[in-house]
Amino acid sequence: MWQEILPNTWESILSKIRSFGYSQKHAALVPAAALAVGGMLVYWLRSRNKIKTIEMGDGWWGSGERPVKGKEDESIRPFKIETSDKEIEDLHRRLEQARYTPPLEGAAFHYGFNSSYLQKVVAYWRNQFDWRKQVEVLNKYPHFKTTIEGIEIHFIHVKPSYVPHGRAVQPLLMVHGWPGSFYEFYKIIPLLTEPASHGMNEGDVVFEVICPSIPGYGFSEASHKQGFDSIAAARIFHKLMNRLGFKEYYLQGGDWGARITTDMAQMLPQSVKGLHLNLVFIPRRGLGRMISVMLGAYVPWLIGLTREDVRRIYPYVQKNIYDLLRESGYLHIQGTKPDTAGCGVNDSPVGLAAYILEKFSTWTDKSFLQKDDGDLERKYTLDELLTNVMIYWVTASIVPSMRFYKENLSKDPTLALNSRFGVHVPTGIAAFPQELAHTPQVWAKEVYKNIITYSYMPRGGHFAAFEEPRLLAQDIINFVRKVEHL
Ligand SMILES: *[C@@H]1O[C@H](CO)[C@@H](O)[C@H](O)[C@H]1NC(C)=O
Ligand SMILES: CC(=O)N[C@H]1CO[C@H](CO)[C@@H](O)[C@@H]1O
Repeated sequence: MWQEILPNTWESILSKIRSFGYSQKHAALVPAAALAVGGMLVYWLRSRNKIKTIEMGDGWWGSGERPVKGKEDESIRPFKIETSDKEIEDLHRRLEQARYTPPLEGAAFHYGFNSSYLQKVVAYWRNQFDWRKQVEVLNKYPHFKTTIEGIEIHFIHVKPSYVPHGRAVQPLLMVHGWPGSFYEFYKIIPLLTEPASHGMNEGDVVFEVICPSIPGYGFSEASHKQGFDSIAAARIFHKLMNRLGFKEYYLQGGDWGARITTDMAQMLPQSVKGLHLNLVFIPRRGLGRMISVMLGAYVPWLIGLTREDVRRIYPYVQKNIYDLLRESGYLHIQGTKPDTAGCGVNDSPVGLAAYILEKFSTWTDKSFLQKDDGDLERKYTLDELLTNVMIYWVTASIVPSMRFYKENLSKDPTLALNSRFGVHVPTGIAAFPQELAHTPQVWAKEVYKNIITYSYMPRGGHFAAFEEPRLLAQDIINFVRKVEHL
């Protein structure tokens, strides 16, 4: 039957075409047209699979008009942190003049920084903390500055003092976040530049480490123009790496550093050998997500959650919604009117210390909120904590550092990553248990398409490099080793 109908149908189509005035010769074009349509379909499917990248663009963030003539000064200038009697006297005077509001009875850190404990910190700062000595500590690694897009970019660049024969040195860019600084990496640097002599496993991977200050943070000049966001920072850091002569490099980041390095991987994937993160934040939105979170509580395997994921994300509302709300008030202020709150913290070192160090308490461990002194000194020394505060104080960079939130949250208030593009470079994720929110690997895969290592870290929180340098260094080494042997 088919054999009869088909030729008949074909015949009748041809006759219809003919009746429209076409000849049989023209009708032979039909298969050709079909071929063309098919070809277009294949092209469309292939272009859908093509890796989309963030456009690199260009920018200029200096003050006033962009100079029309003349190339930018591309020199790389050695830099040393300096201090003066005047700076220290001014600090001491302000510390002595501080006034405090007594904490509510039994409040610990629930209302924010306990001001009785703050007085102890300030007494240490005024009488024992030695900024001159800390400046020497900071200067033990080589610092540099170079001008990119009209602003001065500060970075440290540490090379291994000795490279065993035949070993390739991997360039690694490490990017900090808020309220941290390049100083967060001081303990991890030697573990990466000289892993074998520090007893790291698989110490055959050797790094040279570049830690820039995000523009507006510490010793990098702040943008003078509105709109300096993570994309601009990503582009500037690519330019920095290229200026240093690197064509391909590894990236590592947490906090804003995770966002900036992710943007870098989406911008120039061909330059990024691998991306290692200790923060992945992919907000869950929409009904589908809600259902999957609900299902996960009962049948986690159905949505790809491991037992450890379940332990870390449930009870969901408490751990993922309430904790985040309580810990993100600062984000709302900085994402809307940073300059107003910034007036106070930029003028008072005591206010600045409370504002910054409260985060080093709760983001290191949420339960530290219950402690009278926020358990600040359990994981860090006061010298370490105050050195980080001083980097903000002496550079007056707290306001520009806060503005970075506004510049990045205006278009997308959820802190979401650029999920439209996906990340296709090899990616390693270190999931620390006390991180603000846990992101299971199945969720991370929505953005990071090529996860090579995903590790449930045994302990540690948001400031991983500062708090658990050995654990983080080992995870970076394991990841890079895998990528190199792919
Ligand atoms: C604040 O911290 C001090 C310890 O530095 C402690 O003695 C005091 O009880 C704490 N106050 C509150 C309200 O938690
Ligand atoms: C204004 C704004 O929201 N800017 C950007 C912040 O960062 C993300 C990606 O990291 C960009 O997509 C936004 O455009």
